[in-house]
Amino acid sequence: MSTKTLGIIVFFLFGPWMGQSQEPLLQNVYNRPATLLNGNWKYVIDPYDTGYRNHRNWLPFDQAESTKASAKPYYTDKVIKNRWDRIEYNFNTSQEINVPGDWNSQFEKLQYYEGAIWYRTTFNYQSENDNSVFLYFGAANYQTDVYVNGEKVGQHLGGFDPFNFDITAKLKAKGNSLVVRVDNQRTKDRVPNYTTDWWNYGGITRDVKLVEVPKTHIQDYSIQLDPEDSDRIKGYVKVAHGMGKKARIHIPEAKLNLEVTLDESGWGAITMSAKRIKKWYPKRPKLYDVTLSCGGDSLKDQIGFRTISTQGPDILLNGTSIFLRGISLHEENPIKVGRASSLDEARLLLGWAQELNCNFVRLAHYPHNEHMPRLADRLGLLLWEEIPVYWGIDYEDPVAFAQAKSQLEGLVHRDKNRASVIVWSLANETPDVPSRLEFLKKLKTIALALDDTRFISAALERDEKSTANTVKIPDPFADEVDMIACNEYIGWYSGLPERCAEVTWQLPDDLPFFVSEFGGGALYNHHGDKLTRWTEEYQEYLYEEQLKMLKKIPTLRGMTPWILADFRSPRRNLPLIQDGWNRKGLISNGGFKKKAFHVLKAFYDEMERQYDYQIKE
Ligand code: GCB
Repeated sequence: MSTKTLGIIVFFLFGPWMGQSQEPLLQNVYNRPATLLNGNWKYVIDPYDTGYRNHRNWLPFDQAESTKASAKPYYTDKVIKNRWDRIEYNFNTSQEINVPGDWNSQFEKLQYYEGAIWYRTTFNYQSENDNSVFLYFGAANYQTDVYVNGEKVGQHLGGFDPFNFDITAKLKAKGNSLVVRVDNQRTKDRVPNYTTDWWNYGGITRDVKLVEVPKTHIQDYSIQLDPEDSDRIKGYVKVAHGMGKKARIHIPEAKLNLEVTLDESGWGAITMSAKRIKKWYPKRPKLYDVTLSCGGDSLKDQIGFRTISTQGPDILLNGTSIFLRGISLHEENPIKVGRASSLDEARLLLGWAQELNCNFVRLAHYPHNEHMPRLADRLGLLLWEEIPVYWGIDYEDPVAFAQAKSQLEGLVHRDKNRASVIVWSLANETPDVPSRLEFLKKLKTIALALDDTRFISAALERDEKSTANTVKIPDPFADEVDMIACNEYIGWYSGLPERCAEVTWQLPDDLPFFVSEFGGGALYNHHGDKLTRWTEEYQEYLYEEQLKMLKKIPTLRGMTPWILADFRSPRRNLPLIQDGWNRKGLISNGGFKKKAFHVLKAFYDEMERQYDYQIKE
């Protein structure tokens, strides 16, 4: 079945739940010329939703026609003109907040704030005749309501995925008011929901841009090596208002030039020879400039070409067996303390991973900002990307499913042309409760319909009940994945490090096995003997014992220990040791390396030698 046919089937199966009001997401906004709206915006803290809901019936003002003209909803951005006016907010005289940036790390009074905050900026904008102007958000956590010049343009649910709205009809040349309400309350139907082991940073955490495109513009495309035939590039291009038009795909360095006639929906298949293409490898992350054009629209990308597949327990990159020398990381800057959103912060985090001699990084537990996959493409780091289907989300609730689905779609849409990304992870440590398997299987179908060239996986749990020393992964979703991954924590949540020597793993012998998490907490510069918890010595010993155990597993093809750096977590309250931080980092919140960092690096140096490969052109 073609990708397109599968896509149509998925739409009809799951379409009714799509229910979010933003426009189709533009592809490769990263490289489009844009007007950045980042900077200092005005903000109002609104813990009681005073500017959003009618206090008598609790209905949002933007769902009740009669209240639209009043000054009460903050999105009307009213100003006090007469001395007798009664307007109980004023963006003009409010304080400023930086966009992008989480709110918790910007002001002490907001350090633990969860709830709603209103943002407002003003701008002038003159677009070319007949062009469309999209308002694009890299991400905002979690519910985002967007208003331009007092009118609602849409809502987005999901804290880490991009979204955009066509605001052409609402724009004025001068003095536009853009009001954004962001609400990061944790609720039962959200993904994630009540509990996470990371701080729930709120706010507009990534770039906000105005992107102007001709009416006929490149909306989406996928360009990759055909997994079935690595001498061929395959994919598609989709052009808005492109019916019957011609689109061109040009890769100058490989002298490839293709013209595609688009069908009635503006869609056209891409096939090109890849014989002259040099493949992308971690050791040689070759990227090609690719230009797509149609009518007056032209868009550049930098794309690497590689295949990824499995053969029995082996992971084959361009047909050669590799070992994934990885590390997990959160999108948090442990030195500045707050969400990491800039390219420099991506360099800091991925630079540390390179110092560890990693060739693989797990971007846990949600889609990270786009600098990460873009930079990973350039650095030659392979990636595991994930959606926040985490712990106890509500698998029975279609509303929760719709949010998991839209976050998955946003992630795959954004990163499907990145050579670095090889795994779509659909869940982390989700208990095997009723409805959960069906929930995950539906996500898998959706992921494959959008992109069937990468692995599907999930961080599963091992058998907790086993009193014997045999460890298994009894999860039924293990039958659905390309690579069996598991968070195991032997020596930390299960026994002491010695336990690693006692257990034997019982795993399928025809699939790669991957340890998505192990680790233990240590406070930097806190010393003691190797059985004293929270010392660097305990963590070091745990890594030594873990690595000895893991080396013995014949199907082990990689790991991403938990975690690169200490990170803020509201669940970690042990005074003088944790103080609100998860201490499993190999690097402290000040940026200092703990002893275990060097143990893992030495192991990775050894694995690099063992799995060294020749580059085939
Ligand atoms: C896990 C979770 C991760 C936690 C970690 C821990 O299994 O996947 O989000 O932070 O354990 O430190 O307990």
